[in-house]
Amino acid sequence: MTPLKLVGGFGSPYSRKMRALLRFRRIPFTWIMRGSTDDVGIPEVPVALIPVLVFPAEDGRADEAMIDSTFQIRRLEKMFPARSIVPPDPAIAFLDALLEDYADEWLTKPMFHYRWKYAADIHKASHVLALDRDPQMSRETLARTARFIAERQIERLRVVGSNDVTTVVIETSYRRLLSLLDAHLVAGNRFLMGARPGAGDFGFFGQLSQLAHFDPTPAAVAAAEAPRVVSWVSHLADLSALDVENVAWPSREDAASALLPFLVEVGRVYAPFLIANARALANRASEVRCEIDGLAWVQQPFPYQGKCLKWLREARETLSIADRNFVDSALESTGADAIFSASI
Ligand SMILES: N[C@@H](CCC(=O)N[C@@H](CS)C(=O)NCC(=O)O)C(=O)O
Repeated sequence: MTPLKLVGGFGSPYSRKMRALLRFRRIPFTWIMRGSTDDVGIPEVPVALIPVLVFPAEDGRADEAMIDSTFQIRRLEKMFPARSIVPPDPAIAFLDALLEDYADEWLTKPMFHYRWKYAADIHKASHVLALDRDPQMSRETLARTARFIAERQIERLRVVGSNDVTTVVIETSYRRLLSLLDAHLVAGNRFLMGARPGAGDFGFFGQLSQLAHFDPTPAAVAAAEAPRVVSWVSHLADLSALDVENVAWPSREDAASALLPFLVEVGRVYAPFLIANARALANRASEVRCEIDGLAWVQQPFPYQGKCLKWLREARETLSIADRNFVDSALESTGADAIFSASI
C-alpha cells in the first residue's frame, strides 16, 4: 500500500501523538517536517494547523489531507481494524475519549505555558523549533526567526489562558498529573487502559513528549518528581514491537476504578473550565471567569473547546442506557459529571 504522509513538527504535541500512534498501529507512513524541504505537494487544509495527515489518492480521487488528531484517529480506526486503540466496550471507550480530550485541551495549557513563560524555555523552543525546519540555517536567519517565533507565541499565551492569575493552577495541575501517572504505573498498569494503549494514552504522550522531554522547566520537574513518567514517555514514542494480539482490554469495572484518580483530576480542573468557557461563548462574553481548584481563573473564550464540550455530550448521548448508566456512575462525585449535567 502507498504510505500515508504525516506532516508535523517535532515540537508539536499533536504531531508527536499521531506519529506514535501510527507507529504503534503499524500503519505505513512517511514523516514530513512542516516547512522543511520535504514539505512539498501537500494538499491545502481548511485551517493551517499541524499535524496534517494525507491519505493517498485512490479510485481516481486526489490525495486527501485532514487536520485534527482526534478525527484523524477515528478515520484510521475505520480504515485499519488491526491494533485498534479504541476499546471495544463503548463505556470504556467513552472514558478513554474523555481522557484524550483532557490531555489535548487541558494538558496543552501547561505545555504552552511553561514553553513561553520562562526565559530558558523560550530560548530553547524558539531556537530549536526554528532549526527543526532547516538545521543549516545561517546564524543571522536563526536569530531573526527565533525572535519572530518567540514574539508570536508569547503573545498567544492569552489564548490558552496562561497569565499571572492562572499560573499556580496550571503548574500545580501539571505536578499533580505527574504524580497520578506515577502512581498508576507503579500499581502495575502499563498504560491508562491497562495492558494496551488507548487514544487517551497517545493524548497524554503528545503533551508529555514536550513537557517531560523537551522544555527545560517542566522536564526538570518531571525528572525530579516522576522519573518513571519520563521513561514512560520514551516507551510510548515507539510501541511498534508491542504484541497486543492476545492482550485483553480491562473489564469496565477495572477500568473505572483504575482511572478514578484521573477522572477526579478532570473534574477538578477541566470540567469547571469547559463549563465556564461554554457559558462565556453562549453569552458572547469577552472573558471566561471562574474558579478552578479554589483559585480564580480568567482567560479569553476558546471557541474550539466549546465544540469539545458539545462533542463530549453527544458521545454520552449515543451510549445505550445501560452503558450511560455505567459511565454516569463512574463519573459520579468526580466532578467530571458536571460536564454533562451543568446548564449552559
Ligand atoms: N485539536 C488539534 C490541534 C492542533 C494544533 O493546535 N496544532 C498547533 C501546533 S501543536 C498548530 O498547528 N498551530 C499553528 C501553528 O503552529 O502555526 C489536533 O488535535 O490536532
